[in-house]
Amino acid sequence: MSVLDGNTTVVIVGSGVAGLALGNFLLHSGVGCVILERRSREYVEQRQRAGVIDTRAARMFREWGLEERVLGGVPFEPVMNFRIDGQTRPYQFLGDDNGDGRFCPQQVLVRNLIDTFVSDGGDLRFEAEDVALENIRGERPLVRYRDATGATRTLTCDLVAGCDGDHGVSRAAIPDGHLTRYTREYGYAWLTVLAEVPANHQSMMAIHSRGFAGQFARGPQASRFYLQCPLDDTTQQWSDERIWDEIEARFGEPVATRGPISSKQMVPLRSVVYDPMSYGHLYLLGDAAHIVPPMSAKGMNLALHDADVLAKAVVRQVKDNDASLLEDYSATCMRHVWNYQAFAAWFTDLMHDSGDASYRGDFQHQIARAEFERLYASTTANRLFSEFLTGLN
Ligand code: RFL
Repeated sequence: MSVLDGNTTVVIVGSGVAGLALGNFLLHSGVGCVILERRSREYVEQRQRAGVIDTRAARMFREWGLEERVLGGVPFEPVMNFRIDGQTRPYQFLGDDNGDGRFCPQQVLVRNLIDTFVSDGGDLRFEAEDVALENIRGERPLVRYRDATGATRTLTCDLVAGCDGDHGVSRAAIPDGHLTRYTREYGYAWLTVLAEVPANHQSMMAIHSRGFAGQFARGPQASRFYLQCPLDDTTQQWSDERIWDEIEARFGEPVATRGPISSKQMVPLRSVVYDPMSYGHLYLLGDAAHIVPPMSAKGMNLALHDADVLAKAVVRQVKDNDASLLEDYSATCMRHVWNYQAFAAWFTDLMHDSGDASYRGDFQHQIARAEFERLYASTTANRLFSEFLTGLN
């Protein structure tokens, strides 16, 4: 049985940070929308990932009047703690304007965005399976899905926001040949580990000849650790004991406690951009359109930027019958995306090439070390780095 649920202005596929931010901005502006999410609410609210909301993204929530309700965590301290060959070298940013960033686990933001959307009367449908997009170039796109009871439902809309990540259905609905895919593989992976270990600092990053290691606070009692490793490593090769031994070797000091490890995952580092970020009445946002290596801590922030740009464009279309911002959506986002892809590639190379020279050779190693020292020696280099960290350029 197929149920026509009716019409709305925007169907949003996916309730990650992009979809939820967009949904809240539209709801707040009186624009109708429905969010369809494949997973359950519990699953989405528990999914652990990013931790840094940059200054630009924090101010965006303030502009939309949602800062108090959605931003959790603690203010981002303008210090990065590097451990270089076992020595601590704190790095202080010099930017004048970096005050609003937050150290906030992604799932805290997601939970707050869901609570805000639902308590304000938003229509968010979890466990929506087999979402299919039809007629995305036509006058009224149609979105079909199967609800939690197994019934097939359909929605018509003015436009579809594809916020369903890298493996979603939205980008896959675009015919071959329309999108250009730009990609870069870095040649190594991160073993990412979530453990019950309190962190002394918001972040600690080790540069070492054995490879990069990082520790990032995820709330008062948990940390996420990262270890650079070869692309063909598997989590089975990394026992808990081996992980702790390697973290201690790269940091050159013992960890506070070898707490229980709750998850292990391999993430190959890569950069990807799909251009353009739209097709007919379908607009792609966040990881559905671009991936940055997690070293940059910009994936979630780019997703939030896309949501801001698309929400403003839709509001302009609906309120003023002016499609100009929607027509510019992809070009506007692309400028920002490529600027941050450039930053992400630079910072990822810098942090890895400075350590284990076996991946990219001794010449790159020496260059990376020189660039790293420049960050300390040059206030100009420091200010540019700060601008990127805050997301304000
Ligand atoms: P999300 O968050 O993946 O949400 C997509 C949503 O779509 C749903 N979905 C579907 N729904 C309906 N139908 C379908 N067919 C669907 N297919 C998928 C999914 O269930 C999900 O709910 O994408 P979005 O919103 O674009 O947000 C992107 C960010 O989540 C991502 O870029 C960041 O997590 C990247 N990232 C980091 N970003 C930062 O800004 N700072 C960080 O510190 C940071 N650390 C990280 C990260 C990503 C990591 N992983 C997972 C590689 C650390 C790690 C380990």
